[in-house]
Amino acid sequence: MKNILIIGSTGQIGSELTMALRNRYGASNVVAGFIAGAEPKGKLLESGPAEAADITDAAQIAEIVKKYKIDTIYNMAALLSATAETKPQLAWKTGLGGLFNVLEIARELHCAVFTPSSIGAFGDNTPKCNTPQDTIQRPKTMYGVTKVAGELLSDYYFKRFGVDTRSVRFPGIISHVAPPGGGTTDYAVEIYYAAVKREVFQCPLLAGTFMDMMYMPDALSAAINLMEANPDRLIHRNAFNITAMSFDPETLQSTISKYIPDFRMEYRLDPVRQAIADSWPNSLDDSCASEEWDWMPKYNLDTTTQDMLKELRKKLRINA
Ligand code: AKB
Repeated sequence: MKNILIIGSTGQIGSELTMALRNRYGASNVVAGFIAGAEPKGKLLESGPAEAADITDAAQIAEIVKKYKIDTIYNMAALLSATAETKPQLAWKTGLGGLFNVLEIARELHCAVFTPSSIGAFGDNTPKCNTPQDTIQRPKTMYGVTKVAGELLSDYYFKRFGVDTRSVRFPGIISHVAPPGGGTTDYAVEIYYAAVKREVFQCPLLAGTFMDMMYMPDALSAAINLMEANPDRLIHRNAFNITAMSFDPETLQSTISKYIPDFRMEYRLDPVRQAIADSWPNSLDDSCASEEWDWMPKYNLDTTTQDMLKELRKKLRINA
């Protein structure tokens, strides 16, 4: 990887991934692609090149790829699961139409492509616990449909045209820099903001709703390490199960309470998010990622919690 374009560089993962890639490959070699209304600001804008890169505009993306001699595209543009249910047409246009544009450009201009998939690529007839790498994938959400179709399309471009496509199935990502928006797992970020602000957290999911999660530093390593992995070792490509922890709202609340003993949570159910969460796995088997490219997360729930509380207090200027 020498010259990289990130499409969706101002999103929850994109914003931190852009900075991590700039640190690793040189700031001037990493272009932050953005859409109107989500322009980069601060360090993201100042530290390297930025270009308007609307994934639904193939000509615009191709122009950037030629201008910067891009060899690797991180395609981070997507509507998250709950939003995708309110705007299914836009979710398809961005998730699948956009991916098709990226893959065609990658085929013609010889780029490698990373496109995240998700635990949302599974459905309610998938084995729920220790979900295998290769298993039933019949999601009933538009987000899930775009993720499964995206996995298949990416594998097709690899097998048919030799495009170097790779992907992971991200679980819920916990981070303190850019907030997520419109996801089913967002509660696992929002709860930390409530905790440091000493607010009672209104939890949209029921106790006992287990899902896989991961702290952002591990998510960034996963995306970068997979793209750097020796292709001869990869049996799978699109997409690898990865996880770092699995918990439900009660477990998360009691972990935060170890550090903020009077922290309180109440349940205020969001039926849309609950139905989506109920159709997703409780926990994934990520052994193929470990075997094929040495995937190994560093953070568990306790170390994530300690770091999130510390970083959010700094960010929000709140004393412990
Ligand atoms: C969402 O909740 O939609 C995402 C995901 C798990 O893909 N965070």
